[in-house]
Amino acid sequence: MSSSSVPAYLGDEDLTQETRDLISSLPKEKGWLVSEMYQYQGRWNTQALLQGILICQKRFEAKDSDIILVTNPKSGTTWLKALVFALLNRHKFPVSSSGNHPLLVTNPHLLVPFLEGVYYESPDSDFSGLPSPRLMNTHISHLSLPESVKSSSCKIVYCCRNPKDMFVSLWHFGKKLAPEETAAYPIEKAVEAFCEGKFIGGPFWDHILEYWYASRENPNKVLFVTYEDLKKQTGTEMKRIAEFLGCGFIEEEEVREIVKLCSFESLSNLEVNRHGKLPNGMETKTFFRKGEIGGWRDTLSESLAAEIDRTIEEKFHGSGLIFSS
Ligand code: PAP
Repeated sequence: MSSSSVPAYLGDEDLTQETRDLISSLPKEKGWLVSEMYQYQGRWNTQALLQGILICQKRFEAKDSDIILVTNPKSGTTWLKALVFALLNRHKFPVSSSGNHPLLVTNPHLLVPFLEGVYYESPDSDFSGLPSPRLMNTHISHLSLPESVKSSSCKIVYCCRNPKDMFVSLWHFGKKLAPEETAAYPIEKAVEAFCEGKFIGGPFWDHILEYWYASRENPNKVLFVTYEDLKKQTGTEMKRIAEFLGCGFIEEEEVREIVKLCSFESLSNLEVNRHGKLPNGMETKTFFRKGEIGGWRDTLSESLAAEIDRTIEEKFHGSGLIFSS
């Protein structure tokens, strides 16, 4: 990885000997954005994220009261973090008293820690300093979740996005972070790799389907929401999330205020999200692009969209999961 703007967790530095040993036995591929991706427990990851996942699997001890937000990359992570943070903290930080809400001055990624990213950067992290209920996020697949997440009564909110929009969002994100690497990689090749599942975090269908089935088997443990439903009826979906998390009664006015505060228009225009940086050097504005449903249309040709559609049809057929676009 040559570009300095690429976050460390996509890189390959600072690997422990244990990770190096494991990696040497794993299938590897050259991937978009990264020189090498490794397949671990069915998913393709960068070396750094893989190390973060391994440490998380080993060290993370979930508490029954924990709340874990799970997404495929570019499927609504930032938005979900903002909504659930505002919801859980609505008494401590009333949105109506505006002016001093943490979301007005802090990017959502700093308010809700990214488990494998934090473990990669600081392997000794223990998350014990987080207020209860602890709110965290991860991109880890259901299969690879730390044992304690599965065995405890902690709650998982999973947000899924139409794969075409997810791919396009990721594509533009990569272009901003590493323009040279992306320019040397045609979008046709990226779509092909995405549809083969050999993409950072892929296969995307396994990730979505594992949580989809988990939510059906254990609806008290896993709540499945979609970016598209959040966009079309944010308040209704937020109330569904609140009920699932046992947040108690929420005034309609409060719901409206949280929805407004966390909207794309509101968050993306804040100084902290226009000119801020995360500690790993990433510019906060890279998490805000268009925030639309169906935005893939201005990036994907008809044939590339059809290629992803064929993959969706093949992989999700019979699951009962239908993507709106
Ligand atoms: P991450 O997984 O790397 O954290 P994530 O937040 O899931 O990224 O993805 C960013 C996408 O969410 C962007 O989509 P786009 O590229 O199609 O525009 C971004 O614009 C969108 N997004 C960020 N915040 C919001 C929001 N408040 N409302 C709606 N969409 C949002």
